[in-house]
Amino acid sequence: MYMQNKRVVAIHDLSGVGRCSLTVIMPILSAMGVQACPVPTAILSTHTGGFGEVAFQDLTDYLPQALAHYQRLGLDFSCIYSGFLGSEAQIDHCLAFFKAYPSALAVVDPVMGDHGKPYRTVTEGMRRRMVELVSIADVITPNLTEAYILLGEPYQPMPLTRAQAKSMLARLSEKGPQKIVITGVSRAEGNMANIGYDQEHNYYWCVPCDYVPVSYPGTGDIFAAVLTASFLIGDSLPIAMSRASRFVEIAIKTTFSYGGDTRFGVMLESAMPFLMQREVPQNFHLL
Ligand code: PXL
Repeated sequence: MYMQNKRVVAIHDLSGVGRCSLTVIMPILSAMGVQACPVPTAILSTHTGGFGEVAFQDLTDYLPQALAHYQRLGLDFSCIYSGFLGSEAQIDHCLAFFKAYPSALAVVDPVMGDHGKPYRTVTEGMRRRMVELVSIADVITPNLTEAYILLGEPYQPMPLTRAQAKSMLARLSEKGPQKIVITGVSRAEGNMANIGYDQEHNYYWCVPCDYVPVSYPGTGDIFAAVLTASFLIGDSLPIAMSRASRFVEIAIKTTFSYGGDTRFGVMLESAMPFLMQREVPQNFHLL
């Protein structure tokens, strides 16, 4: 019998240095037993978070060509997974990918900002298009900044009460996706958490995480990649959230323990063995 690992179209940029986007997503998907089929949106020498002027090659026009080829081949995919996108045209090409494979799991990581601020590249037009992309997604993984941007509301630095957190998840799910995970939420109860909502079962979930006083690029990409692969190997939402949170925590703590320049991201290579253990983390509770 011919066994085929599940195939994921991963539509992200390829940044050579700094451990984000495809350079972390591809090894994570592979380690978890799913096949990454990258569709790079651009090639950069480094990510854009602090290395000065980057070498940059835009690949926007490549996206529809790759889709057309896959359609000619009659290839099937289990999942389409998009992340950081640089223009409205790129978002439109992603929409075409999602529409071409309606039965594939549609994962949108709406990468648009962090720490209360949108990235420089994000225009009002892109925000509206990103809401459109979110509306056809099954799963979305905004951080708190992106959740506010998607809702069109000003960022609130205050910790969220349980009721506010649930309301935010519910309002995001009204935009279309069945599963919402918001990362990096500071809670009025005093801890940090990743929170989630499963519209189908109407359950709200919370995975508490330790606060570490540094921030590394790429951790949102790592979280979303583990979450995506977890769904494809059959995990429930809270188990997928626990697995992704635990892996990010291991990667951050390992890296922090050595100190050093945060621009290079987390020590993914040292944390990888966790992904191959297939333990079933249970660090979740109802929100
Ligand atoms: O991790 C998000 C991301 C992805 N791709 C590029 C980035 C960033 C964040 O800064 O610069 C090129």
